[in-house]
Amino acid sequence: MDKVLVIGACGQLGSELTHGLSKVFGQDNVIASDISNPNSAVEGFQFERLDVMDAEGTAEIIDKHGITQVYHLAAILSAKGEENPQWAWNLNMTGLLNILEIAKEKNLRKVYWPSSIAVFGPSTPVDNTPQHTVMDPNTVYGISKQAGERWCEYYFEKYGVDVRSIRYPGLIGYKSLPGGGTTDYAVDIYHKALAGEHFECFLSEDTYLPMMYMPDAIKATIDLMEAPAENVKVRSSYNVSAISFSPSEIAASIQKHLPEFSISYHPDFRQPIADSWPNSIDDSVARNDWGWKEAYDLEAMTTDILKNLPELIPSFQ
Ligand code: AKB
Repeated sequence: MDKVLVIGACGQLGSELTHGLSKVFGQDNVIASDISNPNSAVEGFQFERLDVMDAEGTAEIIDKHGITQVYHLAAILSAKGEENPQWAWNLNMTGLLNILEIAKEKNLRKVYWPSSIAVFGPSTPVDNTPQHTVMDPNTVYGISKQAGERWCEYYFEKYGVDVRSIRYPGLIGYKSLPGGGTTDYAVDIYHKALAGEHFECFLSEDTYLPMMYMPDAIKATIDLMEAPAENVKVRSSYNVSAISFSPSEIAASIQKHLPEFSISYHPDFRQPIADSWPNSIDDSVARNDWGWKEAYDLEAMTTDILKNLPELIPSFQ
C-alpha cells in the first residue's frame, strides 16, 4: 500500500490535491505537511510541520511514515519571486534537489513536482506553444522551473527516479487562495464580484493566458501519477491546457450572472511577466501519452464558482 506525503499541503494546490489523493489512497495513507501551521483544508489528515530546505528533517518524516510517494508542491511563484530572486531560486531549487536526492537514496516509488507555463519566455511561440520549443524564461520562478525540469529528467535518466511533472497554467479554484502569482487575478475577480465590489485588474484587458479550473488540475495530476510508467514519455514536464481567456472575457462571463459587476485595468509589474508567457498551449503530447482531457471551459467554471464560493466566503475573512 502506498503512503503519500504532500509537501505544501496548505497552499492553493496542496489543499485540494490532498483531498483528491485521499480518494485514491485513503485518508490514513496521505500525510499533509507544510512549513506553516495546519489550516482547515488539512483537517482530519495526519500533519507534519516540514521545511523542505531541511533535507535531514524531511528524510526523517519520510522514514517515520514509511512514505513511498512524494508530491512536492512548495515553491515561490512568479510575482513574489521577483521581489527576492535569490531567496526564490534557493527555495525552489534546493527544495527540489533535496526531494530528488531522498527519492534516489530511499528508492521512493514516485515523485510529483509541478512545473509551469513560466518556463516559456519572450522568444517562445505564443499561440499553441508546443511541448518542445524555445524556452527563455525571464523570471526567477520561470528559470527555477526550467532548471527543475532538467533536474527531473536527469534523475530519471541517470538514477531511475520515477519523477513526473506538469507545466500548470494559471490555476483557478474557489476553495483556497493563490499566493504571489501573475495569474492570481483570475481568482481575486470572483471574490470581488461576489462582494459587490469593483475590480481593478493588474493586467490589461486583452492579456490572454492559459488557465485551468482546479478540479481539472487535480484530475490531470492524479491521472499522470497513476498512468503506467511506460506511458510517461516526457520526464521533464508535460504541457497541459484547458482554457485561455483575457481579463475582459472572464469579466464578461461573470457579468452574465452578475450584470452589475464592473472592472477597470491598471497594469503593473506583472504585465511584462504575463506578456512573456504563452496565450495558449498545445498539449497534444499529454493527450496522446496518458489521455489528458479537460472537463471545464470558462462558462462552466464561472457557473460552478459563483454557485459554490458564496458559502465559503466567511472562511476567507
Ligand atoms: C504564477 O502566476 O506564477 C503561477 C504559474 C502560472 O505558475 N500561477
